[in-house]
Amino acid sequence: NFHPKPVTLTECDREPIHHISAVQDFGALIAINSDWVIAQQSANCAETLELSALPEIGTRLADHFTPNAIETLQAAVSRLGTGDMVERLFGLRMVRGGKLFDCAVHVSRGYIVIEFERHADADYADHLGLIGPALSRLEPLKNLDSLCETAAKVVQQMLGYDRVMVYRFHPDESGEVIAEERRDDLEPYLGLRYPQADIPQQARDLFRRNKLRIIADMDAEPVPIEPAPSITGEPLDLSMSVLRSHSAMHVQYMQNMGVKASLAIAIVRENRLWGMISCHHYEPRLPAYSLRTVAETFSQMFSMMLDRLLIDNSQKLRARGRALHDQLMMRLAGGTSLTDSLPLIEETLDNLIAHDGISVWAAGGYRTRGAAPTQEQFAELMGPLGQIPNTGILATSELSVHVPAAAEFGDLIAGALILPISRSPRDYLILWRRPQAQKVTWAGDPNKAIAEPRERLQPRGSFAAWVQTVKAKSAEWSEDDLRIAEGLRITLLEVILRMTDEVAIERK
Ligand code: BLA
Repeated sequence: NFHPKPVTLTECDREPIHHISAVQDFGALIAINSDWVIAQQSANCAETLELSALPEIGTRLADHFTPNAIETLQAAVSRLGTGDMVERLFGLRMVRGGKLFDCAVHVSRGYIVIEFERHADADYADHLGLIGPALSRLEPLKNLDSLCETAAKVVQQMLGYDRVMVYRFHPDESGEVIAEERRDDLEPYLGLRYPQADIPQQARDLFRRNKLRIIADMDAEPVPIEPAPSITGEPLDLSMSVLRSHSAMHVQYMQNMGVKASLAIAIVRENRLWGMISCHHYEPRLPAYSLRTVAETFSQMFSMMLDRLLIDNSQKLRARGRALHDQLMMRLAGGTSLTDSLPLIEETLDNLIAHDGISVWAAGGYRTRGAAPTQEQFAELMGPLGQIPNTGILATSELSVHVPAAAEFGDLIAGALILPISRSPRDYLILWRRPQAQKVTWAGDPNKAIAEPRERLQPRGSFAAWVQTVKAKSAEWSEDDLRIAEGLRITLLEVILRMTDEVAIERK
């Protein structure tokens, strides 16, 4: 697998968003040490809990909270395992005679962090009832598009945002809106691509761990956490916080898009960000914590169904790969040489991996079908191609980036899937793809996000669709293409081994 990925750390990637020392104003935060003594708190604690004064730093939490609240919180803390765990408590009365709160409790570098927001008494139980029917709607779906479209619909109905998108990351970490449910009067974002820089690296890492991020009101003033930094000199690590205030950069970005409230849920597959469900609202919006929890659970189930579907698909593909293997073995058993078998190989591959041409270089002979370089042109590539590791395949939509000599026939061929099928001297099977004028519809000119040297990187101001035509590139090879190619390579290696064995036996 071969994806050239520019590794450029920008100022955006370095912003310490987990050390922001502020929360959003729809809740409050108290951090206590292991003795349950208050170490830090958000400035709105008294107001949120309806206390006459802010609890003093250094006092025991039990001096302010009811014994029952303390007991419930202690039980929650004891349930926390290691790793990024957060316990939730719904409808807890924290101070005597006070209102009910929904709480999130987690441990952050030795501190117990308690976050709380007002409990939505009335419809709390109804939220639970949403999950079963929502999952039933996903259950029968057998393809990726309908799964994602239905997920967008369900989340829109569940949370009521103006726009709900399923967004999928590409191998280059740009992303694309692949499903959308929106208010009728809004312009569609479906199909738009967003550059990698819109979600900096540390935000991706954090998003993968803390899967639901909400901004209830882009215009609200962040509430500071005091004292910041704490006695240790470090700001409180808010990585797993629910209320963490957002980077001003990101808020600016959302405001540029016209969005007043957002909610994003990460879709994680094999420990990597596969995509997200992104919700935009054009007014401030705060779904109850219980409802957010239901949406998060739904998304986790959606991720699992997606995973199952993708595994199913690749199993089907593997079965076809095996069929191809058997077919080839049978036909090649007659002893036809690899170069003479090219029509047969091409025929079997035809509906498995889309391609415009094919070449075989084996035992000093060169054969082609369809769009392929001439033997002289191919000879120029041999040196550089020899550097591909023996165990690997080179898949590229732009061969000339890896092998400059390929530019010579760039008008005819742009992409190549190269399978080394022996040790040295190397034999190869290559599938070729023609260049295509690829259209990528970016949400705004992505180059505007690239900073001048030393200038601070700014979020883009315009999201007007910007169509870029990428020349000299073929369609990208998919994961499935690579998987089949890998199977084919192993089959061919086997065939070649057997043939050399037979030759050796005949010679004896
Ligand atoms: C965070 N940017 C994010 C997140 C998303 C996006 C989903 C994380 C989730 C969240 O906190 O909401 C981007 N949201 C999108 C995109 C769509 C969407 C692409 O709905 C498409 C539909 N952003 C920039 C630039 C910078 C930047 C140039 O464009 C850097 C200066 C920063 N984005 C940025 C930061 C965060 C972020 C710092 C983390 C915000 C935080 O958690 O504090």
